[in-house]
Amino acid sequence: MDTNTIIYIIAALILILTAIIAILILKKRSSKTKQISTVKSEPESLKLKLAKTKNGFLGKLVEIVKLRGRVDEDLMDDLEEMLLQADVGVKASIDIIDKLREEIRINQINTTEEVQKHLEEIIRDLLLKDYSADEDHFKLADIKPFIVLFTGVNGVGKTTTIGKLAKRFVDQGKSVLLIAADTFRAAAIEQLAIWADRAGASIVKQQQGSDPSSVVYDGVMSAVNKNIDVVLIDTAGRQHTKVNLMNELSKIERTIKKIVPDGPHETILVVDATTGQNAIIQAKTFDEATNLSGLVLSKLDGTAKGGIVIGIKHQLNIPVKLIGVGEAQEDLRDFDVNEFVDAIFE
Ligand SMILES: Nc1nc2c(ncn2[C@@H]2O[C@H](COP(=O)(O)OP(=O)(O)OP(=O)(O)O)[C@@H](O)[C@H]2O)c(=O)[nH]1
Ligand SMILES: [Mg+2]
Repeated sequence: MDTNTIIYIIAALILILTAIIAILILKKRSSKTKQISTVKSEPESLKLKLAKTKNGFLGKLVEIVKLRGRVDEDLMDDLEEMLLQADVGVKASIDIIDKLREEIRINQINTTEEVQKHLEEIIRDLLLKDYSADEDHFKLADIKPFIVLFTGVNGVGKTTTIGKLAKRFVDQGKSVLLIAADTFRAAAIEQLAIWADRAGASIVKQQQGSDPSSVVYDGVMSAVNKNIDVVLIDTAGRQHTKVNLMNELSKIERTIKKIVPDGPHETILVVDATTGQNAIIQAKTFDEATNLSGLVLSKLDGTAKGGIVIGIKHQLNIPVKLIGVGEAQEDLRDFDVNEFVDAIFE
């Protein structure tokens, strides 16, 4: 081998080595960026999540006040229309505007800014009436297993809510068991299994088509035997008008009671905020069949009609305990009146 060949070989080796080092550095960098991009972003503020509803209230309010500029009956009509469009409901809207008229008269209000302030306070008071953050929030009692039954019409967000809640309780160090009692819809069991896996919860399931009460029996038995903290039961979506399906719910309740006589400890109806006033009819019918302890109002992020919260409070005696503000695991919030009113008016 002459000197030239040796030099060539050394140069080639140096080149190869440099290339390898460069590749390694690039790889390390790209894995770093990957790591950063998968880090969960801070949960968005409620204000951002409720931006559409805020536009329906504050946005419209500002528009109306600008347009009218005077405190008169036309202003009252526009405000009532605004409430109706935000799905507050006819009865609640009329009551709110009547109250506003009265306050304008008593306090001799003559600026639109003051009208705006009073309207906000009337809505806040209505929502705060008989409201107890302690009782109206979704809280686990000192009971083991704490059993929660989820009901609702098709596609409202029952399974998603269960997935989100499972994560919340697992994060609190609780053992959580999900029961796949939606044995009707194809892929429902698999969907719940994915949520269980994501949250680190366990699941009890049978094959599609089995009797929902039989899965519930197995699940609750297993929870008792394994000393599980929280049991979340997913049921099939059902139209509130179908009597046999509503009876099936009562059967599920009776099955739970056979094993845990004071269960279920919460019976939650999930309603879709985008369905408007029909949500109130659903709540009334489900309440007759199962005696609801609370509501979850889902999909509040996707609608300008968040005023349904006000309609529900005005017409029903069932607290909204949780709100769904997105499809992700962290998109479930406790419903807090002041936070909600601030988010849509400030
Ligand atoms: N934007 C938004 N989407 C939601 C929310 N909750 C649920 N969804 C979506 O709504 C769709 C239906 O959700 P599911 O959880 O499957 O509803 P379900 O009530 O279990 O449906 P069935 O079992 O078929 O009756 C899914 O695409 C969810 O991602 C929410 O709070 N916000
Ligand atoms: Mg489901």
